[in-house]
Amino acid sequence: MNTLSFPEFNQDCFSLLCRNLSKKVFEKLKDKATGNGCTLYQTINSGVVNQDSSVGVYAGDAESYTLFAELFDPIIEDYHGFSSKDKHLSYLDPSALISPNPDPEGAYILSTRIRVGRNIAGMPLGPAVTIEQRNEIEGQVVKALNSLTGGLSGTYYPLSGMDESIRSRLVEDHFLFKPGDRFLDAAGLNRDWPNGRGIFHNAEKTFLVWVNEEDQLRIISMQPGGDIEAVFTRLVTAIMKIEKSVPFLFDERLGYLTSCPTNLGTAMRASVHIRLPQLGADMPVFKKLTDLFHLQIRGIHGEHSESERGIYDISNKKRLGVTEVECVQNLYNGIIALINREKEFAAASD
Ligand code: ADP
Ligand code: CIR
Repeated sequence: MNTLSFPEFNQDCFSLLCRNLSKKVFEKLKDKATGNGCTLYQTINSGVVNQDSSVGVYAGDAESYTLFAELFDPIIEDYHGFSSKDKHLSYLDPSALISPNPDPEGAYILSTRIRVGRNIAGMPLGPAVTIEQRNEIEGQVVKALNSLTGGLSGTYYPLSGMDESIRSRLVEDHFLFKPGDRFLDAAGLNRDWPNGRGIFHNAEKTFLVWVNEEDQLRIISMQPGGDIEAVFTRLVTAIMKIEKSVPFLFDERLGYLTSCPTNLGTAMRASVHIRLPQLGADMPVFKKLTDLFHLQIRGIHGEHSESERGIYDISNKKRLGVTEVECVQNLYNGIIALINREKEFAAASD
């Protein structure tokens, strides 16, 4: 891409980047750079190269969100419904959640997973870290993780040198990130791969931390079944403990800062893998219900993947301008509605 000319977008490009980058804003921002050298070119490259992006931008550092605010703010408002005058509030208290297992018999929910993204205060975000900074982050995070005790204690497995059969099995079993994501590639997030990347997990693989993927930390709690409260409680305990030794990048207005603007605020995605074959066969009804509860439908191998055997990944779409408790509570309320509708469909087809 020519750094000085306005990017060309295909007719069928509907990304938030293409909808929100006007020629006027482009001209105003195109020669600016943050203290870490992040430019507009770097910020928008993923969406220019990948015209099927849904969003298309990644921030290289905290300053990018203010220096390029004329691009980021409308994108953030579009995705989260969060205006430039709003202020994010965090509320990480599992006791505030009302979520008895919505599927105690295990007829629908296969597993529950809640993750948050975190980055380190004072460091650039992934698209702009140097190899030395990435290694330093890995060292700092692993030191903090190795000091965890009880159910959170575990082992760090660096990606460099990991046995290929173990790596692919971890991906297949939904525990580890995939390599070579083209959206992250174009954002500069895969530089020096696999250096500095890895996964920490406890023996049961119910508590996991991805290091230096899209964000510097992805803190994950997951387990089979629908006990959302147990998953949230374990996650919050882990976040609080890690935060004692790793200072997280936090902004008064935008909450926890992440490289992708869809993850700002809570940086939380709470999801279930759920079997909904009848609803899956009637997408308009399925979509209407998920939209009502601000939920997103993904395939069972994560973003940009397909559903298999009527199983879907259902999660909160909005992460900024809602508290963590609200994210999880909305998911819970949505799941109840989805299960009820699935039961109605099944009864009608009997
Ligand atoms: P992220 O959740 O970190 O934004 P992805 O959508 O790529 O990223 O998902 C990462 C992995 O987590 C994928 O393998 C996906 O199948 C898995 N996953 C997500 N939700 C669940 C769940 N509820 N149960 C089991 N695995 C899940
Ligand atoms: C896109 O625009 O489609 C990709 N950059 C992904 C956007 C949201 N997902 C994410 O951050 N994992």
